[in-house]
Amino acid sequence: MSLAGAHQHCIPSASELVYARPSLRSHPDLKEKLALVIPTLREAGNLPALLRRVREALDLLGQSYEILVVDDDSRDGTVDIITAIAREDARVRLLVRKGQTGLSGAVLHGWRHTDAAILGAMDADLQHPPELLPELVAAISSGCDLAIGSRYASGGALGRWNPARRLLSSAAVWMTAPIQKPDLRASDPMSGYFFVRRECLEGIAFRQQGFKLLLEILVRARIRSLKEIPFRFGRRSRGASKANLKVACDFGRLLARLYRTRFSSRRTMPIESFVRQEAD
Ligand SMILES: Nc1nc2c(ncn2[C@@H]2O[C@H](COP(=O)(O)OP(=O)(O)OP(=O)(O)O)[C@@H](O)[C@H]2O)c(=O)[nH]1
Ligand SMILES: [Mg+2]
Repeated sequence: MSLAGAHQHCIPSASELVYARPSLRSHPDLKEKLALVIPTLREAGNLPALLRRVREALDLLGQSYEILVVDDDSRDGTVDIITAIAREDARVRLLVRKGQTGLSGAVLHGWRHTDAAILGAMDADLQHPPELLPELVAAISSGCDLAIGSRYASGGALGRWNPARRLLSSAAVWMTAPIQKPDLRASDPMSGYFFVRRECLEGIAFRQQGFKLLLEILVRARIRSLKEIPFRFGRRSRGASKANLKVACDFGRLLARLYRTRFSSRRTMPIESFVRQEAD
């Protein structure tokens, strides 16, 4: 996919330059390790094709990487499928959580189990085209702190959503406008397809529950630049959606909390690791 139409905020401002990182960023040819987390809940039917396409896309980068499948005890054959692939390719790893659920927590769990400098997340149901991976990683390698696969950036599309889902999604995006940083707004803050520099997250405790980790990162992490790369949200062909009423309620709770954080006078920043378990 071409970069045309990509929503860019990558040119550092004078104040950003003060915080410009030394070492790796001044040597853009030095390739950093990346880790892609794929959270799964009963997605066995999607995994063989997904893993094949993801590995093909990441191999194009000539960069050290690992793929962490974080499964919440699906018991649908996921373990057998990923174990077989991992036997042939040590860059593929499986982490199974027992007695826990939550998409955000699963992604954070994967990130906690890697030492990679570039951290990513994508859905397992092939709605996020793996062929976009090189462009997302290239955005980070060229200096952005955050690269987002965006359905709302010019050139992106929601796919075949019904009008009600479109309306709800647009309303949800609209509600995030006041809490996003004014000079760093993403058009698709609810995307589950993104990469971020690890150093931007360190020291921040994120919620383990819920679906919308990117929104929390946009509001709370130390992001200085971002780039949105448009894509068309695909159709789920196998397995069932996990987006339900609980997810919507959880989004409401997250939003309320982020509004409080953004507009409260006491802006305390937890000092523990970004993956610390945080009570809701
Ligand atoms: N580990 C883990 N993964 C989850 C959990 N909930 C959802 N996922 C995964 O998160 C990804 C996104 O979930 P989806 O159900 O596809 O949500 P969605 O894309 O918003 O909804 P659809 O468009 O209906 O598919 C998929 O890979 C799911 O398997 C969870 O509690 N734990
Ligand atoms: Mg999906």
